[in-house]
Amino acid sequence: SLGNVSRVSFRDEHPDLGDGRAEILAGLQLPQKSVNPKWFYDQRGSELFDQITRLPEYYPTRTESMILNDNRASIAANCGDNSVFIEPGSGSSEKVRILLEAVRPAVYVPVDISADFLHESAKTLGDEYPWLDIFAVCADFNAGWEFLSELPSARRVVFYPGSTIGNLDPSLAQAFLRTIASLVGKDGGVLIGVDTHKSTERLEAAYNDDAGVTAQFNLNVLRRMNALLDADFDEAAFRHRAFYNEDLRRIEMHLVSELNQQVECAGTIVDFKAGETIHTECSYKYGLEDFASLATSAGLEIIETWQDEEGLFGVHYLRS
Ligand code: AVJ
Repeated sequence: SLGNVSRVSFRDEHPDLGDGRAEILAGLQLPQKSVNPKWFYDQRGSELFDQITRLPEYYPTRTESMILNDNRASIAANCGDNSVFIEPGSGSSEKVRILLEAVRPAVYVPVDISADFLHESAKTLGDEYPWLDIFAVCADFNAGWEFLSELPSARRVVFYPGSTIGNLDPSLAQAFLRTIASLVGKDGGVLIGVDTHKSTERLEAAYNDDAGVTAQFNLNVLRRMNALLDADFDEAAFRHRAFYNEDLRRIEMHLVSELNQQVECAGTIVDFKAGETIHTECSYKYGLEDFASLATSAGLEIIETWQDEEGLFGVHYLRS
């Protein structure tokens, strides 16, 4: 019978990340060399990130999951049922499972740039939740949201867990929230997970784990650049460095050149002085007031915030 087969549909917008060559090379030619953290996530990078989420020092993932789990009912009360529940960058759709039974959306819309992975994840989710309609969209949500016109016209809630917004500089984070706000409209909402500003010691431990997984994750971007740029970065000639920039309230990750060296990238020579770095990631942290003013600047208001007892992490429900 078809009765317990969930309706899973799939739409491919054929997102074009570009081949990265020009973009990455331009970043390596800036006074402060830098590379966008989106390049971390090839197969190996995604596996390493997955390991990071289970490290004892890396509290965000397990803390957020606990917050979602402990507050399912009141989160659901805010989101309302029968919504179009949209998750940009859904990956394996792991966290939404915590909420689905409570939130009972009319349709769940996972959006991800990795087509095969999205397809598999959506099918698996559909098997686990036969009552759920799933409309999986392969798209770069930074490039546009045209696919929304295909969706049923119900209240929209955007689910953005994981403190992914922390990767964006505040002005870009503001612009992103503004886009989301206009997308969900006046009666929609945003459920977003944000890592909290806290002691430097605690934060730095989370990005300098004893097992060295975060170091491997960071160094993996050199392999990625070797593949994308026909470059000859030597992993042994760089080391991982992560520190909390207290003034800017962000973790900065860098790759530090161990020596004076020249690296050929896409036919161009890039010079490194010993100690010079490639800035690979920012991870902004927000106090409650910090995030409230970011939300306000994007035309949104915090309706409710859920936190763990230690206040390590926050989940916020926002509305226009
Ligand atoms: C996926 C961006 C939320 O900033 O904590 C983890 C990425 N980098 N360890 C974060 C990350 C190093 C992570 N985000």
